[in-house]
Amino acid sequence: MVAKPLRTIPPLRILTAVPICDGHDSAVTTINVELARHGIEVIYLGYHQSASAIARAAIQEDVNAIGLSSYNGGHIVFFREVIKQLRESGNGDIPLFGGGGGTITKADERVMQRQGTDRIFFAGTPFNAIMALIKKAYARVAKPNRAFTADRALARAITLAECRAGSPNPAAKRSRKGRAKGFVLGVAGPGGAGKSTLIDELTSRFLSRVPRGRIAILANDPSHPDSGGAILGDRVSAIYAQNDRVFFRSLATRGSLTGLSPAAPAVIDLLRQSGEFDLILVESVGIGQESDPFGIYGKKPALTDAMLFVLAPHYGGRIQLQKIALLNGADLVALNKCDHPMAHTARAEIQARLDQNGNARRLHPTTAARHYDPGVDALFYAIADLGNLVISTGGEKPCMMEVLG
Ligand code: B12
Ligand SMILES: Nc1nc2c(ncn2[C@@H]2O[C@H](COP(=O)(O)OP(=O)(O)OP(=O)(O)O)[C@@H](O)[C@H]2O)c(=O)[nH]1
Ligand SMILES: [Mg+2]
Repeated sequence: MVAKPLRTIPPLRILTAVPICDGHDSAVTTINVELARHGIEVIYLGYHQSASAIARAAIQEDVNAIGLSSYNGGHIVFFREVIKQLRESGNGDIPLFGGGGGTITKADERVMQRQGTDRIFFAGTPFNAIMALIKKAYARVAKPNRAFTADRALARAITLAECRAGSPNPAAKRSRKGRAKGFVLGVAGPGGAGKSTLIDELTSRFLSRVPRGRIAILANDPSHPDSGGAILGDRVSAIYAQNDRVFFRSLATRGSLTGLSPAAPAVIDLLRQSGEFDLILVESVGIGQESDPFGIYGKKPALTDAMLFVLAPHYGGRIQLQKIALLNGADLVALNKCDHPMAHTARAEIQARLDQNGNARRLHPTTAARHYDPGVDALFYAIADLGNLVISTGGEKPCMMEVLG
């Protein structure tokens, strides 16, 4: 069966970031909001980002373009380095543009364009003009591309799955014959509970305890119902994604109210079928009391092999806990932000709620904002147990640089 060609152009996906040794993030934050307001999906990487982190993220996210906001004066060298890394990895088709107020001159732009930068947006350019130009210059219908290899090939397959969400995907069916593997853990919980931060800390444990394995993270964030744009911000917390053994992909919900992108089932399938990953973590959007993003209570098999529910101490009170349906069926429950003064009471209340289920679930207290937190260690080992991950137990605490690779 041949897939039908797409008639509509899906939302643009733009990666934004601020280069290394630059903390000027207020301009890019404004630009991010404008992009989302104009129906664009923004994957924001954060400030003080290296050229390799930017190139890796652009490849895995299969973005339409990269937009850098640079005020540190090093733009000529830095933009050139990002382009070099994209070209050397066979991904030179990803365009790069940027801005930096008065710190980037017209003469600089000419040099940068000779090196491969598309364009610079100068001080005084109205936001609407910037947005109109971005939409005109970088909109595309994603097509399969046999020249893409490694992470970019997988990233493009995911883009195509996003474009075709809801309609049959013959490519995915064909790949079923492959060497499927990967334990899939859904991670859900209220907005801001620390899901992404916890996932990042779990990633660090994976990198140090599963020496040769690869981990995939699928981060779902909400599309804005008014504009259709989105700020896909989970990557900001992903320090350990700067390692070649991590594949990180952000997805917007594009109108789905399930807490996941409509493409999530197909994308999970692609990640499994790739045979690349030992562990696949799927983060839902911040969810409410009635949500069941991974379908653990549905008639069909659940989307994931197991589910981790993450709470922070500010959930309200006992009555709110009773209303959260996922606390009945979660395989693992973590109370994050245990550095908070309210955590002591929260711990007792949540454990009492779990005891009422009668299935001897133990609450995992974690402080994901702290490196080497023993609660995160214990949670990682519980996940490894559930997923039968082959882990190396001996050794020292991982050195940050080793883990980052
Ligand atoms: C705000 C600001 C700060 C704030 C930053 C707050 C923050 N969290 O971002 C604070 C006060 C903290 C700060 C600190 C510093 N700053 Co300062 N800062 C500025 C300032 C006043 C404005 C920059 C800004 O946000 N502009 C708002 C944006 C929206 O407008 P714009 O710059 O005109 O950009 C346009 C386009 O370029 C485009 N654009 C910009 N980025 C992007 C990205 C994309 C993707 C797109 C599409 C478009 C786009 O959008 C605008 C459209 O009109 C500039 C001076 C100036 N007036 O430009 C200095 C300036 C950038 N800072 C400067 C310096 C030196 C510093 C410090 C080193 C000072 C010090 N000695 O401590 C520190 C370094 C901080 C750090 N860690 O990096 C210098 C840089 C000089 C240089 N590189 O040659 C400047 C130029 C001031 C100056 N004249 O000396 N700074
Ligand atoms: N004090 C404290 N702050 C934390 C902890 N874990 C995460 N945070 C902070 O909480 C904020 C939200 O963290 P995220 O990891 O983005 O939360 P999230 O649940 O992924 O948020 P959404 O994806 O928007 O639902 C960030 O500012 C984190 O730095 C923790 O253990 N203690
Ligand atoms: Mg998150």
